[in-house]
Amino acid sequence: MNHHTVTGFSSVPPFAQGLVRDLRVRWALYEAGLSYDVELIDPATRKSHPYRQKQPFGMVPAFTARGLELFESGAIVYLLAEESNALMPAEAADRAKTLVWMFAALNTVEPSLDALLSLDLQHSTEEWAKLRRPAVVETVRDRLAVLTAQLEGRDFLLGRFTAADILMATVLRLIRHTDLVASHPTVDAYLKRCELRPAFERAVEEQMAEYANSIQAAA
Ligand SMILES: N[C@@H](CCC(=O)N[C@@H](CS)C(=O)NCC(=O)O)C(=O)O
Repeated sequence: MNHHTVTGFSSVPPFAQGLVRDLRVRWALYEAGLSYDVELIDPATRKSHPYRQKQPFGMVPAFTARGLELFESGAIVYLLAEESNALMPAEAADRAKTLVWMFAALNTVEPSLDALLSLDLQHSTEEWAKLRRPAVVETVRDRLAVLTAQLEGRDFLLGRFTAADILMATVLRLIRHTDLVASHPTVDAYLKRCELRPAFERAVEEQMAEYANSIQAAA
């Protein structure tokens, strides 16, 4: 029995596999050298009363740490980072910068990338989506240009790897169906650097294996 339990979905559509946000928590736990249990819920039951006790919005991830029930992937990753030098430096100014870039990933970069994912993979045949897309792509390009500047001369957002990179890399993966990251070579190299980390590889392989298992179990 581990001290940490991460809740994920037992199955998701192919376009979402490898993007579901419990990946952020699993990756952070592996970077911090912590083991955990996984609780898989059927997406059809996510809005049920019992699950909403854990995650009021009926989403994943939910997270249990030493009896504490938590939700919101960014908050969970930050709480883990507070206790692990592998995820956040000790010096106060660097801790503040880590928090700033975590919010930048979730609050400034994620909205337009998530919107593009939804337009392209869930609404592509709808007229309103076609009209909306160019403005969203323009915002995405702006965000990628700012990331290019921040990453100039740095391997990671703060120089060394931090929890902010877990959030930023998982956000960038949301538009893996486009060539927008590939057309920004500095950001592209950064994302590849993040995805080559053993903790990321382990987390994503584990998540994908669970989806594959659930398909086999249903067959
Ligand atoms: N802000 C939340 C968002 C969580 C979220 O969007 N989870 C998705 C899976 S990646 C979900 O559960 N979607 C199901 C739904 O929207 O009902 C977080 O970062 O934890």
